[in-house]
Amino acid sequence: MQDALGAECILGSFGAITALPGAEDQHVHRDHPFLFQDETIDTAMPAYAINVIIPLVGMDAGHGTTRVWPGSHRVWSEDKAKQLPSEDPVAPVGSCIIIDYRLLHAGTGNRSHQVRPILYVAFHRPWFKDYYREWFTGLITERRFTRP
Ligand SMILES: O=C(O)CCC(=O)C(=O)O
Repeated sequence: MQDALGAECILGSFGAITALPGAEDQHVHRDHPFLFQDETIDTAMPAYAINVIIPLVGMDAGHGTTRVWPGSHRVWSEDKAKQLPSEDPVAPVGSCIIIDYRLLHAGTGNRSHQVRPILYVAFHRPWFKDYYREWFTGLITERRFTRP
């Protein structure tokens, strides 16, 4: 991780995501909007954050996996990036999938009768603060604690 993000990289966030049996394909997304909103800079710069996806059951065509579009972190237009060939990695327990925050990806549907939990662990360069994820997880927390 230090080779990719520098010796001062930090553990920025972690959490769990569960795809229930019957869950459909997730929307295709990047983990964060492009940082500088400048095509030249955002597609040329080295990684500023990396997500490590850790399967707690095997990720495959049955349970579903994290579909990735290799190279899409260097393509500004999401429509164009989606035209790149995608890959559905088979990731057994004990392995992990490592993706640049800019990479297009999407959890695929869970066609099995088992839940598919994954852990994610995000590492950052020390100057990056993931306000986007804080906003997102804040919404979940808020909803959980304000419901009657
Ligand atoms: O469920 C998955 O396989 C991936 C989920 C994910 O990457 C996300 O929610 O950002």
